[in-house]
Amino acid sequence: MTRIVNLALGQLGPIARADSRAQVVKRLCALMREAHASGAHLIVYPELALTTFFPRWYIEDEAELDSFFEREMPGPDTLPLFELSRELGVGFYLGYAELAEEGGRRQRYNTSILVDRGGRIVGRYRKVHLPGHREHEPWRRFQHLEKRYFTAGDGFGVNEAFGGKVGMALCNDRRWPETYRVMGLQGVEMVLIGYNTPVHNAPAPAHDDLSLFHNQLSLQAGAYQNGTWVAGVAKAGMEEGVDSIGGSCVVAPSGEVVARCVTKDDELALARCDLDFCAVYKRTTFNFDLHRQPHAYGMIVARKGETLMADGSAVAG
Ligand code: CDT
Repeated sequence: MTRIVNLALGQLGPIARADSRAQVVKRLCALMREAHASGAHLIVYPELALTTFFPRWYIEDEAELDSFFEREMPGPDTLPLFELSRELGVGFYLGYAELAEEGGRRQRYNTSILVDRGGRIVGRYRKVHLPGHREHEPWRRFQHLEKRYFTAGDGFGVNEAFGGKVGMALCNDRRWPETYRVMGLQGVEMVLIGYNTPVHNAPAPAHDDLSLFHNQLSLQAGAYQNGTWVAGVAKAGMEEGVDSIGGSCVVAPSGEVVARCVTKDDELALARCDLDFCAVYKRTTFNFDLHRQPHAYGMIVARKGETLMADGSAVAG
């Protein structure tokens, strides 16, 4: 059995605050149609892909804040994307702001879903690494209030989908080796990541010139060190006065970039991903069973089905 995933990156250009969901979903559908015409099985969209990146504003009015969140998925505005997915046989990965009711309490998450080629949701992920700050910081050119607006998720899942093991992550997660390793320990073969990354980093402006480099560095390291495909997809360009990086790309398990977007607008890039290409890395240089030395790490990451012990070791069960 060949395990080829024809992967499309569905990079988005800016979304204005005034843009309706219907307008955005139309753009997502146009990219999906283009992906289908190119033979894609799966299209990856950015983080918070249905609205402008609202954590850049300090929003005190709860109703105004709620207007950026989805209460159901699919909802009336997003249903056309699911219908098109089913019609074309193209799966998708989509980031959005989720408003959930849990035990009578409202929770807000920075969420993504994985949808199979039949238009069915087969995985949901809630962002673990929430960057930025909690309180209004007027000294910044713009805010980054993810810590205020979202509750952190509590785990990284790997889903059996598209003929392999598919992992989900969002934006800041990609900078943390733990993200990839937790999924690598579950045998992940393709990690999907959407992002919104402003060029300007207020606490460390000297890093602004390195924003694109750090993006690619993180994606390439995560792929190589875990023998997995990695797809990173941006919402790019000048959005409500804030410039965000593009640089969407697909990285092979070798760590090589095999496809990339070249604009900061709505753009498709394609890669033919052979999931079996992961095995040679997982069997040799990154054979975890053979070469990892958890006893020496001080704190280790347990595999699924293992329990972490007080001494840092992991045991079955
Ligand atoms: N959306 C997101 O996670 N963006 C962050 C910006 C970090 S600066 C607060 C990122 O890591 O790209």
